[in-house]
Amino acid sequence: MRKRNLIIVSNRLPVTFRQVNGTLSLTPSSGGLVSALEGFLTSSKVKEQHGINKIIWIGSTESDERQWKQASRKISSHHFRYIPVFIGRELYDNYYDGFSNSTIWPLFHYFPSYSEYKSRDYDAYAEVNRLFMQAVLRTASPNDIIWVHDYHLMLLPQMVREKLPEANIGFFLHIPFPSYELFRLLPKEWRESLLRGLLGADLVGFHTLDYASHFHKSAHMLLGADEEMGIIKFENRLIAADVFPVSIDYRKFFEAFDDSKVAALRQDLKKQCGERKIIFSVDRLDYTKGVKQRLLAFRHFLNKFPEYHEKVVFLLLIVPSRDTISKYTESRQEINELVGHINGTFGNVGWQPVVYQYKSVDFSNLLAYYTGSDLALITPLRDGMNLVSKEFVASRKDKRGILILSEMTGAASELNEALIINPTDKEDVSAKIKLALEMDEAEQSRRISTMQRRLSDYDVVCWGYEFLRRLEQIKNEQQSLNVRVLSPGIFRELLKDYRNASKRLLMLDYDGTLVPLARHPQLAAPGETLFRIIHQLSDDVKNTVFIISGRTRTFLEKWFNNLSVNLVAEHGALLRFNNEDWKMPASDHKEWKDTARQVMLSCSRRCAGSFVEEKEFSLAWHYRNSEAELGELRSLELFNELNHLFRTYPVQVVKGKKVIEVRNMGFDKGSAALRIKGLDAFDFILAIGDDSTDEDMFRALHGSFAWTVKVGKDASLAKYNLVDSRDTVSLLNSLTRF
Ligand code: GDG
Repeated sequence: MRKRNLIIVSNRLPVTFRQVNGTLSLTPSSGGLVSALEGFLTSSKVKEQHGINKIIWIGSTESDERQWKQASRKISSHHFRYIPVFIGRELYDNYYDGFSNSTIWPLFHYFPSYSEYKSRDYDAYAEVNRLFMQAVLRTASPNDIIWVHDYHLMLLPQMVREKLPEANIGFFLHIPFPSYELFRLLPKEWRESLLRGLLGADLVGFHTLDYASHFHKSAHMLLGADEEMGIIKFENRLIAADVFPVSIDYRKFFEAFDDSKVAALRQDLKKQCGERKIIFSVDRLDYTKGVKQRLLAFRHFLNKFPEYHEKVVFLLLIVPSRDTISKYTESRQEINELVGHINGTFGNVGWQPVVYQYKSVDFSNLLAYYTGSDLALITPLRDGMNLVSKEFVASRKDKRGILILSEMTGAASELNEALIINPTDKEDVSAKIKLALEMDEAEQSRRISTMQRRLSDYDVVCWGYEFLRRLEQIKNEQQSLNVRVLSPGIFRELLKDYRNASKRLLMLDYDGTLVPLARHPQLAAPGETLFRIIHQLSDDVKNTVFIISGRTRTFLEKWFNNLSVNLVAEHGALLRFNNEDWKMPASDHKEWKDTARQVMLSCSRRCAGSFVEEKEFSLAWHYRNSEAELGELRSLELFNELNHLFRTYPVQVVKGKKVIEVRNMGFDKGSAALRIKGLDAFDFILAIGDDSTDEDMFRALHGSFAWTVKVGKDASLAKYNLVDSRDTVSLLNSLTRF
């Protein structure tokens, strides 16, 4: 394998600069993103597993160019090469404190009322994303892997894609992706640009299935992008949007239990707390972390269970973060007041119920807290994943300790043996604190061990590996689905195949393939030329011609009755071979039609120009004559409503070109193609179609020698593409010459 570089792009580089007495000091940054990435990137396996030469980390820095040069020797790391992005102070504030943390962060964490919508901030966000793009372009070679991280850089994948169309780009979102109802609160231009930005990647990763589904829905509702099995089709590209729950460096936390420094600090802690049980929590200062709710629940616990007075101590560690944003300073004030209130009410000379620290601590101290406490109380109101909970579990080599965890964290879906709580329910939280404090050791051990097994099986190296493997996979899938226009050379080969064959099968879709789409289905009549061509082709004894369409049998009979063509009507619900009687392979239950019709008619009333077409086995709602944007919006609503309505019913809702169709389950153009008698005996097969319903036909023929041709420039399972129906007619005309 040719070696390539892995380029990590995140808002900040993982080192923080401080100017102390004229000299620069450097400290590692803390926070979930850095913990996760460093855990993965510093593993010895990474380079070898992915054929990586160098790991390059691009990120902004608070230093200026001069300081950077001065300190660059100090920050060289044997793991990474750092590429700094320098951003002016004001621009950075508007991008970071502004759009990233006062618009996106609160909205994506379900605090919409905290979100501010300022054009100045959005413009700064776009500008900073452009600066990152320039840094990526200066650094990346075509074969490199570019892995962009988090909500600060959502426009970046698309910006890079425009300049490097073939680049390998992955994006991982470390925070939740909110439900469509929240995401749509963003002004139209912003929300569309953010989605387009993300869809510029080849792979978009989320922590949970919920976040991925929210993203699919927003991309569908706002950009009309279709998703199937985690793959989104958008503007001729395939993008995977998948789930990769971030993990931790399990062994590092597990082994730290026996580290001599950690053990000594743990002893100190236990000595200071005496017989008292220790409740511990650590978070960055953030209103999403539910610290206020945690303190309220602890106060409730002390009120309700006085027998625990003087028997517990709550170590509350808050790491300073974003304290230039007013919501954060307010949150800090609230914490101060509540801690003061609890200690003032319940404390005494010998007992301080809450020991509050507002600072960051080093790894050994953090591990002494994890391993020295009796229970970890983790209560975010919303958290993408929450690594603290996983780290606490991993560090308990002694198999002791209980985790109380909010159901609003991504981690809750993996750590099922924790005591799961709703952070706003102080009754529940205080009851669970009591339960935890009284839990016997065997039960603690059983719970911790089960969670530890899960974390060690899927650690942060697996997480990164799975992400990069999926990225490679989707690149391969893209290649096999690339648009391939039927060039003159290939066209000559097709003609040669046709000429040499003695038993040929032609399967032709009608609307959009043989004739252009008309304003109303009834107006799409075959012209004289087309009629002559079909006539000639079907008269040739070597040929078997099928018109394979979504049209009704009445329509097809009207135009093709006198020719020796075979007909497939209503996408395969009805078949007619050699002018015999119509056969009906599909079940003919139709009781769903009244309900579907009502829903479609109601949609038509709210979308001028649209209409309902009644067929025997299906109902179609057409919106090709409606105002484009309204039509798309209504079609998405209708599609979702019908899917929801018939979710347990044997009908399928299908989206075609400017049409939504409901039809009985169990047949499509693919199964119709496979029902053609003696399919194996043909030595030339040509299938042409333009719509998503024709993909079933292409799928059925995939891997065979058949010539499959898609009309239009969309990516398709067909081997080749033609531009429009005029090209189909000209291709068929050429066949009549042999
Ligand atoms: C974001 C998402 C997602 C904290 N204080 C100290 C310290 N830390 C380390 C912890 C842990 C990390 O910071 C915090 O990670 P979380 O996941 O809990 O939270 P966020 O910072 O909000 O992270 C989150 C994460 O990204 C990863 O995708 O899980 O949902 O919000 O690793 O150990 N480390 C040290 N001293 C401290 O004082 N040494």
